[in-house]
Amino acid sequence: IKKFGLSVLLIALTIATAFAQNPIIQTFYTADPAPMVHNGTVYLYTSHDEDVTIKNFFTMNDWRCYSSKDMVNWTDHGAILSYQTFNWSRGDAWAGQCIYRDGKFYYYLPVNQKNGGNAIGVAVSDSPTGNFRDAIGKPLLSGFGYIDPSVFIDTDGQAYLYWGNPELYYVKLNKDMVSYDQEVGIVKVPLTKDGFSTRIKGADKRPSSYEEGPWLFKRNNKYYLMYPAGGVPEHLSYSTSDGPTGPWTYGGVIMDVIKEGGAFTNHPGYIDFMGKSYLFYHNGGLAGGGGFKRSVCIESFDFNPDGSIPLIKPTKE
Ligand code: FUB
Repeated sequence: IKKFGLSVLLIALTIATAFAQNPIIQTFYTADPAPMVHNGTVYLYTSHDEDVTIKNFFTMNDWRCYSSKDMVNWTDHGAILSYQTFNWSRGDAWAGQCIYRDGKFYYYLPVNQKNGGNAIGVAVSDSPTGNFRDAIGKPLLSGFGYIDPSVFIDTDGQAYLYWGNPELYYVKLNKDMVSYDQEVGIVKVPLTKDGFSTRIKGADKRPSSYEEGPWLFKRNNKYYLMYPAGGVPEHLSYSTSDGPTGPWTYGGVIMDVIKEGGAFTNHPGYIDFMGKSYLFYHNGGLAGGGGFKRSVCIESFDFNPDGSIPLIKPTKE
């Protein structure tokens, strides 16, 4: 019995260790992590790079969900919705984010429309793992570069949706979470050189190098906007503000370009969970991985005493 107990313990430890390694998901190529803490559980929403790269570009049809109560062991909830959830979409299931409000989960997702062009849809569900359905039967927003929505609800209850590549936009969402304040409308954020990363590769003439993938959060009354920057390949940077809509002040690089694995994009997500801060990102680190076969990774980190974010090194642990 002693021997049996020891083997069980060894197997359990092996599984726990294996699941805590980066990339944390070893069974699918996953990208664009969007973590959400709800009722003591971390829900990790990801996009999904198809295992076969068909057109040497992003081949992405559905979104997956994983959950964990300890950041070590993860439960796979499978593909919880696809671009076909939006009957007006023809594909390109890129980076989204899910949030809870008043008993429902709202999942903001970028896709391409059947009649062409980028759009952001919103799906709604009673449970964090589905069933998600199209909340309004049409795009919430549509326009060139309308990708990578990031949703945030402030302590006063006002919700914001940021998105965009290469421009950055936001709207103030109404309380129903499926419409937005038409008086404020769609606001284009000035991507100034003082406000955003200026590390630019190549001949890009923009004043700053914000690229895409914004992630907005609040900590100790300071608002943080994380984002990939710098063109190809991307690094992760952040900016801060005293309010949710700026003006933004450049904060620094969070994660340098990841050389190993060949992923030229990166994409930040952030949570505080059980007293620790976590950066979620992706790389090309899984066997056979690369720019179109990416994998979600996690690093825990400590904010500096002044609230700034340190440079975080990608690890395999
Ligand atoms: O996954 C497709 C696109 O690549 C995302 O929308 C971007 O953020 C980048 O990660």
